Amino acid sequence: MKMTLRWYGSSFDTVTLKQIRQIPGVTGVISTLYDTSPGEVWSRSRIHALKREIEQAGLSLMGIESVNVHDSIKIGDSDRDVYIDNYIETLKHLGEEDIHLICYNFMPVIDWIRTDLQYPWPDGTSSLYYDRIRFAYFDIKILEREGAEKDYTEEELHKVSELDQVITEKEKDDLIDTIIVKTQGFVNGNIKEGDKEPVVLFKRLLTLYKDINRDILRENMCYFLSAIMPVCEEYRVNMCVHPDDPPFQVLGLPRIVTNEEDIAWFLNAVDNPHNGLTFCAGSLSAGEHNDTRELAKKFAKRTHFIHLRSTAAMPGGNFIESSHLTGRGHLIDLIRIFENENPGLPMRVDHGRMMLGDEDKGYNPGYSFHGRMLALAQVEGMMAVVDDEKKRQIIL
Ligand code: DNO
Repeated sequence: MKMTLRWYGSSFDTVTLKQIRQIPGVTGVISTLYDTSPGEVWSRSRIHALKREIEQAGLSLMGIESVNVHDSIKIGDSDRDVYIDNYIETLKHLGEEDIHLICYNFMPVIDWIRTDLQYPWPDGTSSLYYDRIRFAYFDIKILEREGAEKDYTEEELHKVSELDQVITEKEKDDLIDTIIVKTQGFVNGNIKEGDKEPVVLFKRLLTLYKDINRDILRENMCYFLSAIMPVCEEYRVNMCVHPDDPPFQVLGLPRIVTNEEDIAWFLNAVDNPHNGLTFCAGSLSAGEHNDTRELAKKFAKRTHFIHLRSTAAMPGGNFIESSHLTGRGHLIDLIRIFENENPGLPMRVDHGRMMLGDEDKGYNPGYSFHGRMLALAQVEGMMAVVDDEKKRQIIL
């Protein structure tokens, strides 16, 4: 696997290319133009400038994460073809700049969900965390989503009422900031840090999807992929969709990249090698229905990009981002499977802990420097073991 790190660009990341260059084994970054909005055409000159900046630092731009998909495409609105044409134009410009890997997602409204950005471990480090009751509280009491109660059990509703008795205004604001702004603002063009009335904005986005069910969302994804495949073929661009994070239904929204059946569906619906998967072990492992090893065996050949990260399931439907060496990600097995089935894919460790002063540096949530560097070192160790196993098999 090729080791990369995600970099948000000099205006949006306090991690510098110089720092990244010093991490053993890392030869490239995954980046994007963070100040673009979904649906906008990326000019070739801006892509070129980004690439040059990265190359001047001694690294290469190995792929884009993400070129975001406009909501009109996801809901199949009457103007979707305009946005698809714009997407095609962007892909063309990326291809012309010799960039052939595009990660995107097809999640409605919300890109990834955590309720705590600094959940403490006993050693003083912290991780990202999802607490089902706090999320239910956000859904029922803050958003006041119609019919939300029916998505939770009696016991969960009781816990939400108990939380309502003790939660402070500050905790409520933090929950809104975490779920709507902090985790979305820097990855999803729909919501930005500093937006006034984030709850109102968020509810408006939810309304966009009120008539969209799983089947319609699937059809719209298929329509989009079919339309962009010719340009992907022409420029050898690999599209790789990111699984829904977490991979289960939330807020009454349809989610269509959550499990084996979903993945098989979109790969078969547009059966073209350029239509592929970002194998995000962290997102997939957060669903107890998923076994990352089985999924990797099934879909390795159509995987173009890998996120190595792991989660541990906790009682009550909660999950924590665990060490890269433990949890339900089973990263060493994944490395074995991918290195046998589809060797040399670009990989990033995705999130890491906050540790050793990361918390004071203003890094984007999940994208600490020391924490990701530790994770990369652990992954590099696992890769060395797998490499050694492969060599021994050849010798024996
Ligand atoms: C979160 C990321 C996601 C991912 C997008 C891909 O940390 O894994 O934001 O980049 O969903 O489009």
